[in-house]
Amino acid sequence: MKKAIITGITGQDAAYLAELLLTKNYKVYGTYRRTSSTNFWRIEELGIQDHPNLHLLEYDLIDLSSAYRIIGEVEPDEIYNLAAQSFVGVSFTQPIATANITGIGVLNLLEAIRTINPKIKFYQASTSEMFGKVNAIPQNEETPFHPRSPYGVAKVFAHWATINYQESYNLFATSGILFNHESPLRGKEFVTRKITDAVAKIYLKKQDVLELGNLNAKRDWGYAKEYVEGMHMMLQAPVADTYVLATNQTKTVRDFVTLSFKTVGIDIGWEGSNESEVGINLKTQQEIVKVNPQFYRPAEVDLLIGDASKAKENLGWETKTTLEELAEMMVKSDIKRNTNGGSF
Ligand code: NDP
Ligand code: GDR
Repeated sequence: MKKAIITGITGQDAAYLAELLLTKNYKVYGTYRRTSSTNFWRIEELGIQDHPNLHLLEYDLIDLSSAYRIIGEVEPDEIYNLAAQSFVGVSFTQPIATANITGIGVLNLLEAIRTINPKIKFYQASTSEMFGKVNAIPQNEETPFHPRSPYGVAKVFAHWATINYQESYNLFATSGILFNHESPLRGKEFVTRKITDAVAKIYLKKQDVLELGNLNAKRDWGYAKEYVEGMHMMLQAPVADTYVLATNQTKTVRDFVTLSFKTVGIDIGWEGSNESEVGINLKTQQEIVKVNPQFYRPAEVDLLIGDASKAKENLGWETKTTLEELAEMMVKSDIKRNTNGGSF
């Protein structure tokens, strides 16, 4: 029976990956950091919290001693590092914490693997945010990085540390450069889930207006459950390598708002521009979307669109779910949660 450590089990991707590895008969060790209130709602929603092969371990990325402890105790075959301070917006207000967690935290793990057992396979959650201010469309494994946030900068450090440990010490250390991936388990601070939760509330007449920042940013959004399959495939490949996972489609935040309202039969029209832009319910003529500059970022990533042809060719990975299907799945799940009285 293979053993895998997945860091960040309270997060979106780790929950789906744990579910996947359990179906593949792994013993899964999911790590969480100590907080004053526990937040296992994602694994509970997937119904795996009491699975006999799922074990939960306390671990903080910035604590090197706990990296040694968990690796020594578990003796894993594979480690998937999915924990991070992952919210770009917060990285501007907490740049040093972000660098320590999202950057140095990865080095802690690599050092512990190198010294305890260099045969452990390692997956690092790299990101399209590393491309930042892009000068190539679409972006692939060869596209140069120009990060636009402290989060992106920390992820570039972690990405190169992973490659460096592979080249220097021959670790099986891989990086997946994943473009945005969403799901009903996405955190509400991220724009897609903020939108689908608001659409559900506006539909149910529990909210009047949705306030957003930059509506013009373009993202390549896929379905998270498919992306965690790619992570597993990367660690089963014959050699450690870097892979982009993406849909090769790009849409604006405005497009995603329009799509999401459409799933509940609300047609939206757009008026004004930039900070004064509003979205109008064409049937009632009510303003249901407004721009609030509070949600703008000091530096923005304007356009992301990924080319995942290397992953398709070498791993047989590709996306299946369309953005329309994803928006519908997320809105439906938020309607259900908001109807049942609570929404995480
Ligand atoms: P989430 O924000 O949902 O989850 C992040 C996880 O990291 C949470 O479990 C969080 O714990 C944990 N964490 C934060 N700080 C620490 C710390 N100091 N020590 C230990 N754990 C910590 O992220 P996703 O699941 O969306 O993303 C998974 C990974 O993939 C992240 O590294 C992210 O940066 C990266 N990524 C994500 C993409 C996406 O579109 N989703 C795209 C590309 C990369 P807590 O619940 O306590 O906060
Ligand atoms: P991103 O995701 O920064 O791409 O990082 P997010 O959903 O936060 O933002 C996407 C785009 O939407 C614009 N935007 C808003 N964003 C938020 N959160 N809230 C708003 O109100 C809002 N209005 C407009 C943003 O400016 C941005 O352009 C995500 C995270 O999962 C990272 O961890 C991951 O590495 C990348 O995706 C790939």
